[in-house]
Amino acid sequence: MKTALITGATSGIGEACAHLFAQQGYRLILVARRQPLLEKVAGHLADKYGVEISTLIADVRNKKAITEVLEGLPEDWKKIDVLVNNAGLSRGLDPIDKGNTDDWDAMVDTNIKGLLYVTKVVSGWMVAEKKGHIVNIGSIAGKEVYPNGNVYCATKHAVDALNKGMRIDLLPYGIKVTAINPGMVETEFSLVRFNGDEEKARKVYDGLEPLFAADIADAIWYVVSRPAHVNINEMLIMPTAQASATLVQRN
Ligand code: NDP
Ligand code: 8X3
Repeated sequence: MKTALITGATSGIGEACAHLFAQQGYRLILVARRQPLLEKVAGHLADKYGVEISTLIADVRNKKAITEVLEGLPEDWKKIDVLVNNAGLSRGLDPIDKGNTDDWDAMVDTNIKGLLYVTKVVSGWMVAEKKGHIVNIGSIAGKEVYPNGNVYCATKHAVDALNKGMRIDLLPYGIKVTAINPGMVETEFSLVRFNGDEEKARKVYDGLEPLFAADIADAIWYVVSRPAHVNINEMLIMPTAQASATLVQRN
């Protein structure tokens, strides 16, 4: 039986990914902060697919808490085949001189430091087993910088660099490392970016067909299901209606 650990599994890409991995018979470790929602997702998947699921309620920004919950897993749950570093967010869309420093902290602490805290523990287990696959959810924002995207783009450029660094460091152990870099995906992402402003969030996807979380889960499954000797280093996935970070075709 294979085991996948997915961070940010209460909504969007992480939830869709949990669904697809459960469908494929994986045992799951799901991480997020919203306890009732995470338990609802886990309960639904356990009922539907009959797989074992462990839920870890934790904030990946909290080094001590996330390290302790991971280290507290039973030994046989520490043999992780796939880690999906997905938990992340964008907060605000402001020029650099007007940015909110709390928003900057949230993005840097979650998208970079949180990803690192989880990776430190789980990659240690993978090194001991000499196998595993780490899938980092980056973004088109890790490949391009767009107006007012400053800090979010910087965090996703960091994920791009870490994805490459992890692959180099983990090469001797046969551990695969892949970045999945999506363009616009309709999830809770824009609602979080605009602090719950539904009108602003809806406008992001007005007049075009964005990607959906299931499209990204599908790509993650593709990279994870390649033969043992094949690693997909990175994948950049856009809606057909999007050509670059800033160029979209609206009806
Ligand atoms: P959602 O807002 O729908 O999901 C984000 C998930 O991350 C939630 O499950 C949330 O759970 C979790 N999360 C956020 N902060 C923390 C934290 N501090 N600790 C633990 N979990 C956390 O957004 P998406 O599904 O769209 O985003 C997933 C990833 O995809 C992110 O890294 C994002 O940057 C990236 N991405 C998104 C794109 C898009 O257009 N949507 C495009 C490119 C990349 P909870 O609140 O319960 O903790
Ligand atoms: C999310 C996509 O274009 O808003 O990473 O940065 S974008």
